[in-house]
Amino acid sequence: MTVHITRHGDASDGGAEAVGGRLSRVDGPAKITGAAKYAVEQQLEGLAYAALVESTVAAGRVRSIDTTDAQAAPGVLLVLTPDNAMPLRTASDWLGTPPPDVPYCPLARDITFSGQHVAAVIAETFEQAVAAAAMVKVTYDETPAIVDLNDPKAGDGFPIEMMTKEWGDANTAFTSAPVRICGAYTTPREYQAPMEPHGLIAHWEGEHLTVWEPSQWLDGMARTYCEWFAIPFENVRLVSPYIGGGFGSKALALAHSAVAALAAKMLDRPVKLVVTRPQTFTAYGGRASTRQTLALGAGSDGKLQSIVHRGVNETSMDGMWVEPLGSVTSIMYATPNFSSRQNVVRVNTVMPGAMRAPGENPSAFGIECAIDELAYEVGIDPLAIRLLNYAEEDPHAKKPWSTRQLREAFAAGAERFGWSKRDPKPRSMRDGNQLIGWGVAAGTYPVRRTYGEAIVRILADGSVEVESSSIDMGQGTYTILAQTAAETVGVPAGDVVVKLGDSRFPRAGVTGGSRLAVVMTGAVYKAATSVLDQLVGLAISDPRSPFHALQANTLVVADGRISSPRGDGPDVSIAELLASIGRDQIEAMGDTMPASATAEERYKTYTTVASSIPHTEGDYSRHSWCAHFIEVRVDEDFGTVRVSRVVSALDSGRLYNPKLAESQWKGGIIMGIGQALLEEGIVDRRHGRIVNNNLADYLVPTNADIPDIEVISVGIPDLHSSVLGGKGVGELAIVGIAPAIANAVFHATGKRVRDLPITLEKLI
Ligand code: MCN
Ligand code: MOS
Repeated sequence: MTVHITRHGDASDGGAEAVGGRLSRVDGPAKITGAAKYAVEQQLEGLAYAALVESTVAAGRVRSIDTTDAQAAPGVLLVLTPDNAMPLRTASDWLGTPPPDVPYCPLARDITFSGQHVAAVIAETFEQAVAAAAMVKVTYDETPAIVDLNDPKAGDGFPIEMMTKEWGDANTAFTSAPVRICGAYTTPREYQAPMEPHGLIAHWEGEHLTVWEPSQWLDGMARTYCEWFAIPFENVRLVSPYIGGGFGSKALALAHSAVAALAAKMLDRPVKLVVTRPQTFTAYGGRASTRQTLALGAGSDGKLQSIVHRGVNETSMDGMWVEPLGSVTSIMYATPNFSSRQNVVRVNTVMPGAMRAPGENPSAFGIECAIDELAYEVGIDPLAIRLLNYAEEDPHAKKPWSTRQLREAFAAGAERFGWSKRDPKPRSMRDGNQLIGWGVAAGTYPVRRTYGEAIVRILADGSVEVESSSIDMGQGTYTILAQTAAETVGVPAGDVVVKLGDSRFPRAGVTGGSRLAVVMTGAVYKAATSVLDQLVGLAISDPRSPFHALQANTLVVADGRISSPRGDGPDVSIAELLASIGRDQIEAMGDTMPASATAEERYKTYTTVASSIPHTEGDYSRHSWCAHFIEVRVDEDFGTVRVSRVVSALDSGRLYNPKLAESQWKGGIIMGIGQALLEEGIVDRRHGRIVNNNLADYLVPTNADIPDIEVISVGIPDLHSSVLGGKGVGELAIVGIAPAIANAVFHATGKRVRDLPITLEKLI
């Protein structure tokens, strides 16, 4: 039997609760009243507390660890060192590459960075653990460290061939171009600085491990734990109901996670370990520092003839982090000749990691400053030069864009900002001793896609439950999945309960690369459609149903009620229908993987990043786009820079919830302002330590740093990108903010700062 379903309308007639509506965050009340229980807030019987001891040198070897005093300190249960730690197995990386069959110890003897975990103390109370950790005496044989990318010992590193992107003959075309500009652009170490620090509670029951830990990837982290302890995947349960921000840093189980889990096993007690704020700078990596050179060759009209791009990023001594610096360079503008290559340099740091728009973010800083420099060189407007070199198709993949509303973004942003009133001359606009500058830059982020699963269940009382092991770290997953299920089934959003953040629920891949909304709305839509199919099917076919005699092949489900389309039959609530047919629930699984996928393929898909679908798969190149227009005020005497106005126009396709998307975009813009003006991990050149490892010295923007921000959506539904027409939102808006500010600062002052952050000493 085919059942035709009349769906509840969309935002145009469904109000805030439908997909596309401005529903407020459904998790909001729990968060602001304190009812939301974060992972490490669980109260467990017999909980013990762990504190880490970290290396004070950046390179060398641990000579000795004296634990005598620590062991005798009050409340101490265990002082863990490499000598007594239970050996673990090495786990595979996030691609699932089979690991070497060697033991793994999360406490190091060979030191490759300052802040590496060398020992840990577990005690009855947190205070006792911290006090005893300070009594552990470690001595080192220190060797010279390469402290960062600028260390003379660092060298040029080694090439990453897969990052090479080339067409035409870029060097020759650059040499013969009538106009040539060349610049070096650098970005420092930057940190995700989430409000909630990393931590976990590990609890063993026999061979079963439960971990409460903030996580952007429950299934991936569960895999790491099961591999470390050589237990079946099913024996590990990860729980992460709420997350106080991640920004890329909470996707992996890290060394401190292993410390807590193995201590819990050795003590047979639940163990809680939360890193201190200073440890958030070394327990995992922030954004790698980068250096790029850009050589642009153009005609005297400003039309690009060649781009030659070279990039370098730092990585750790024993890990490989590649920050794809050519990602925006290779697609933003049309050029007949192009060359981008990248090296990676090993330095004594914790392995850098993902931070909001890894790759695209520093990449845009290079190309979007360079194109601005070219505009001044040829004497045309910075917005006009971007339109002149507009890429009508993906210049690298040589495929049409799925959708690219960038021209519309430039137009809408410029109009709203008043760009046409700009005097092009640097230092031409002022307000008293404030030099005023207006800058523009574009940004982009690829549409990353994977697969996802979700269960949608209609309960006896007519309410709807959604379950998925995906997560919400503040982006709005709870809310948009409630909207998707509400609209698809036909119930008020208030009757939908979304349960996330438990690895017992249907699987989901990593929440990274701004893909979760697209992936999970797809899975929930699929599950909700099939549960609705079942509901209507039962209503029509079950002899006990009030609709049985109606001989209808379609029914309307809306606002939690079922009726016939002509309004001539019964009109009952979902709860009444379920009662009449004797069902206490119906449920369906939505799975976006091909039905033919094997169990092994599914495991790999959800526990590694190996099976992401390329954004250039098939006939199209899929990306989100944006254009930022920024006003800065630079104090002429002091060189202080303040951002006084931001207008951004963004194309993320169809928005599932404009209120939340706007909030995401504003968050990205605020983070970009911090990157442009404030954020820099400062490395002590003698010991290779991050000196400003706290939020008093590592500056992130506060409300006083942030002006009015206006965001304008210029997206149109993109059905090549997703079932519901949306593209990525979460990372897009940070891309292009720092160059827009650097360009505005140049316009204000005539001074080109190519090294982030733009601090006053660089302007005087
Ligand atoms: N959305 C929408 N319409 C779309 C797509 C998304 O309305 N077409 C809205 C939804 O509210 C959705 C949100 O935007 O929940 C983000 O969706 P998406 O772009 O798919 O990003 P993810 O859900 O995958 O979130 C991850 C992304 C990343 S990779 C980083 S880094 C980041 C970000 O989200 N970290 C964040 N935003 C963050 N926001 C908060 N508060 N905290 C973080 O740590
Ligand atoms: Mo986001 S940096 O991809 O978690």
